Amino acid sequence: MSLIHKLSRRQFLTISGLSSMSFLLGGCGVPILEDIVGEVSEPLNQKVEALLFKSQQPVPEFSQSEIQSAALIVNSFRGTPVIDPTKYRLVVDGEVNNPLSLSISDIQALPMTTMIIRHVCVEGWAAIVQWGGVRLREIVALSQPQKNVKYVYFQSADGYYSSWDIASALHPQTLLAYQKNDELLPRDNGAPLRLASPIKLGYKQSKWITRITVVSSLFPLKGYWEDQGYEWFAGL
Ligand SMILES: Nc1nc2c(c(=O)[nH]1)N[C@H]1C(S)=C(S)[C@@H](COP(=O)(O)O)O[C@H]1N2
Ligand SMILES: [Mo]
Repeated sequence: MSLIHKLSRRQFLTISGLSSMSFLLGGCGVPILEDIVGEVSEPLNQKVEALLFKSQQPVPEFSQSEIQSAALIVNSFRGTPVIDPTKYRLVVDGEVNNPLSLSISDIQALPMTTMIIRHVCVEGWAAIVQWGGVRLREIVALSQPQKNVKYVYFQSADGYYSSWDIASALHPQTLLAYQKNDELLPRDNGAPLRLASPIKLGYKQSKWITRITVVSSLFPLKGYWEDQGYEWFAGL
């Protein structure tokens, strides 16, 4: 049902950067949901809380036989950046009570979700792809967002950046993916970590994500393509 219930105590403890671990453990040693959103932390905005803990409308998925394994065209504005996986960290910061710095193994210790969805690029192509990864909402919840957060920024190792509305970011089918079509995510497709979601156009699906910043208002810069006139919401 919710993020914390699905984490074993051991998995949970492997996540580095959780400064207030004792707050996150229930009386019996099992982390309980209330501990992450309850009295011990700043009260969450009711809207954010509702988004996090009520499932939003799921988009119907495709079947295994419909996967178009050759159809996903690599589309990168500046080529593929070199990332050392041993040094890689995903930073989660902004208006959060518990900023995070997660290694690849920290991220892979979280519950994995797979989905088969259509990727749609505005340049006129689409591909049905299976993605595997962690729900973005789980990572955002671990960071304990403060009240009034409304947007999420994504920074990438190639200099790409984008911003999303919080509701879309917390949608249960918005993943930080590290697998594509049942294999480790290829470098050209955004390894070690990229966005994948059936509710946004391709240019919102940032690859090579290094930093996630949760904020209450948008900065003047909204995204690499968005700042050149592409629609900001870009919903599907
Ligand atoms: N960091 C980064 N992310 C990016 C891009 C990019 O150039 N850099 N291109 C976007 C666009 S326009 C699309 S369609 C998809 C393409 O994903 P793919 O290369 O895995 O097919 O990545 C998106 N994410
Ligand atoms: Mo695209």
